[in-house]
Amino acid sequence: MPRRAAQAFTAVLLAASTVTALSHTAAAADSLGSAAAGKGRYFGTAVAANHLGESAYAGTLDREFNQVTPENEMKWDATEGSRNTFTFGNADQIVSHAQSQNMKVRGHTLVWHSQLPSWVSGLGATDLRSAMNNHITQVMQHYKGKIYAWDVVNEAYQDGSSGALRSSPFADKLGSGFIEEAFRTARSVDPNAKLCYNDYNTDGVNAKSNAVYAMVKDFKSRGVPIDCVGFQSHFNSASPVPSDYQANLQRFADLGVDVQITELDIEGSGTAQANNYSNVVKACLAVTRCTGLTVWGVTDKYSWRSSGTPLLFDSNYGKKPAYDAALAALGGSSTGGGDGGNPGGGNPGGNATCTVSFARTSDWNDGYNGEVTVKAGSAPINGWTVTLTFAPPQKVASLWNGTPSWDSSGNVMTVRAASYNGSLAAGASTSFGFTAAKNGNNSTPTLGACTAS
Ligand code: G2I
Repeated sequence: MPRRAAQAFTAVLLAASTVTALSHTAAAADSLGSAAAGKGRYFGTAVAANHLGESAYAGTLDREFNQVTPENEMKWDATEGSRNTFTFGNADQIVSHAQSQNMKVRGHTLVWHSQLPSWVSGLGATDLRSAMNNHITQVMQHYKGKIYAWDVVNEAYQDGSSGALRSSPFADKLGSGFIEEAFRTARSVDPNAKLCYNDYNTDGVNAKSNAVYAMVKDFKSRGVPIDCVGFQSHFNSASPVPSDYQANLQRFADLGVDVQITELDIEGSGTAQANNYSNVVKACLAVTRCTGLTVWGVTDKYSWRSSGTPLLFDSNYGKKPAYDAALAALGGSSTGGGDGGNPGGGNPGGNATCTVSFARTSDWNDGYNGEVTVKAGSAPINGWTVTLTFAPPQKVASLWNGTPSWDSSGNVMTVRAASYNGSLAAGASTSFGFTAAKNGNNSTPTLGACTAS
């Protein structure tokens, strides 16, 4: 090779090996919050004040999450049980805990038909309007500057095909304008908080989500202040993750609002649950304006539907396969900490399999880049190994997103997962790449089988 070309090739190799060195030392995010932060998102949980004194609860919360939503403590019955007497003690406890841990707080919720004290439902229209505006004002004022987003109005629409508002003291006595009024009042109290509409059964495209969509579109066109839409995402076999979940999030985002997964829980266990969690996380990551996810509780032990074991940590705070899948989907990797009997999580059944494919992604005179994609089989996996055999005198100059080793001939390269891409949910894939020097031989390496653990 002419000398200048040889120098240029050496420079490429040096630059490429710097990349290798970096990728080997970079620590993978090992918590949901830090992995989500790496993707510009938060990963949060609903929190109950009365569990904060339990060390495993608080420890798991603080280790894994960087956003909280008070599960019940900011609701109307908790904050204004009798008219114009406000109690914030339990909610304050959550907010100060969150602040001490640098977690965002979502305010939940200002105007909702449920957990509404009976004195509110008994009011006439004029009184109800001023009570609603006073409630929004007092609660938002108390937390001004401490809440990144408020669920201003929660669950205002009916289930089913009507697309109508649900019957509630607000809708029945104030008419559909109560939603707009609530948002306008909220903006006037804390102009820095994001103002969200939040609902369930709106996760896919259906009559209910169409009604919310029409409302948001109307609000945007008329300048009614709305910044975000929360999709609760309570899933089980009767209400599975919709196939158009991502598309639905995207159509709302396209209206010019942020979207969030606000109360995620998915009943089930094992691989099926892990896959569902993985899919939900990936859907959020695929939508630029999906700014974060919140699961509806830290542990199955205290879930509002505990018997459905819908969360990421089991009753002993062990990491479930769903945890590993969610973390892997966020690009993180489990350290195994806190796992009850299954360190590292995933695939306790020993049925780990994977498949591989190879693509030659670019070519030049003296070298080429190859990309190997590893795909988990029908069970989640914790690690993978792939072998490639090169035709001499080809040599691999650098490799990224994997850990290579060579046999004594120097022609057979075995690549194990890097520290951060070994855990894959069932059916999920990752890839590693390399640069090879042709050294006069242009053939493509032979790809061996994939072994999973
Ligand atoms: O129902 C699930 C969620 C649906 N979207 C709005 C959320 O705010 C809602 O959360 C749940 C809480 O997880 C439950 O913890 O809302 C329920 C009430 O609608 C909460 O349940 C209530 C019980 O019904 C009360 O008996 C209990 O006193 O929790 C209260 C506090 O533990």
